[in-house]
Amino acid sequence: MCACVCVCVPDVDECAENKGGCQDVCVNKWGTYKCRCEQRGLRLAKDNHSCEDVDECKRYKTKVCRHGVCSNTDGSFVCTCKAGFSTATDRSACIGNRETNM
Ligand SMILES: [Ca+2]
Repeated sequence: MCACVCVCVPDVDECAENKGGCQDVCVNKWGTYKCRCEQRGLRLAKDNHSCEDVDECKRYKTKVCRHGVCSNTDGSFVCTCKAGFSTATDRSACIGNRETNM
């Protein structure tokens, strides 16, 4: 709300209608708007409106699923570990079951 007498161009809230075409979150800005993808594992696609999956296996390469095989999934990723190993809680590596105290 504008309490002053201003010579301003009124802002259009593009988000008011259909979230501005954004798949997830629309953020209204002065004279423009931006889409955001707040769901974990998703990022804003090149069209600046839709959300696409992050390929964590490619993005984090050696930082995830060490000693195992990383498989990208929609919105997340999974590690496949050898027998006797299980995925660490943060999925950074496959760890021997002895180390998990189980
Ligand atoms: Ca993913």
